[in-house]
Amino acid sequence: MKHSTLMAAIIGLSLSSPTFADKWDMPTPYGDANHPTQVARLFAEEVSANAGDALSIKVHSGGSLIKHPEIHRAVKSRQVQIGEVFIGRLGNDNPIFKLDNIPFLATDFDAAMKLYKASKPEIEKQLEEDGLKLLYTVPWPAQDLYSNKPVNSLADIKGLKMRAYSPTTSRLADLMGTTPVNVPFSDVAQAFTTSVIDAMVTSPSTGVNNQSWDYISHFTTVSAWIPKNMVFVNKKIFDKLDADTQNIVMAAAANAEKAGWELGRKNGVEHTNVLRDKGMTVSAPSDTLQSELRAIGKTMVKEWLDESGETGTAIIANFNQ
Ligand code: PCA
Repeated sequence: MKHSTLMAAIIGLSLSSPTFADKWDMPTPYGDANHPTQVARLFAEEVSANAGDALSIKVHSGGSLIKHPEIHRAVKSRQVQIGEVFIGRLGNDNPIFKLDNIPFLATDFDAAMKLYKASKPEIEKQLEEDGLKLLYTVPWPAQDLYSNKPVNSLADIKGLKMRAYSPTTSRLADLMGTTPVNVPFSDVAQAFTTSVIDAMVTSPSTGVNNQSWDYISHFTTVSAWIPKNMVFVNKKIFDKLDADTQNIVMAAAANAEKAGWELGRKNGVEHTNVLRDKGMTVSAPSDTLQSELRAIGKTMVKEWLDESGETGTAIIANFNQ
């Protein structure tokens, strides 16, 4: 092919095929069976459908592109444009991220939304300091207790190895008289079957997605807190989009947040029923256990207020209004 013909062919090709001005890679920590990743896919589809040639987003689920502990840094450093993390994991970066895992503060969805609204400006501020912009959050169902024996009081789990997934849950395990062991979601089943852990506090969804009935017998609905995942974008990258595309991203984020909060609520009920149907012993906490756990919650709120100072005091006052 003559040089001029080749050039014409290349130019023709580039004119006829859609050219995306921007392609974003979006790593998510949890796999496709988890509702936060399902919401991420809806979000990406909505943006890609509405932004035409201006922007498309590709979701990489389950840590397939970037592992969970690296996602925050990867978006900060613009290795990827956008990403999702479990908020509580960042607890050591700033106390505002610890608040997301404090037990017995906001234990139902209405209270969790109130706490989210009270804490959102500070979450946004901390993300902004890292050059990030918050797009949306997705809550998990309330966190319940998985164990291999009935737990009527903390004495029943004293000395057990308890899964932790954030600095705050490590502290909780300490205060419960158990030993915290860090285990990522993807290793939960193996950690139980190899006795690396004996108990965990997480949502019924996570039990369902790990088929917990194969290796755990008891599920106590302590409803301790409602943690969230958050999705953020690198701010410089977002700012480079034209105004219309920015609006499309923000509208899709608002829809994702709405869908995510609805799913968290719905899955809490449905997945508890699945655990029961699969043969796990599902029970409400005894009065003793409840009051022991509530006392730990009080201690942890106090510790958090000491750590977070005036900012934290203002958030809790706003939440209690
Ligand atoms: N599941 C995730 C986070 C909170 C939840 O319910 C997990 O256990 O890793």
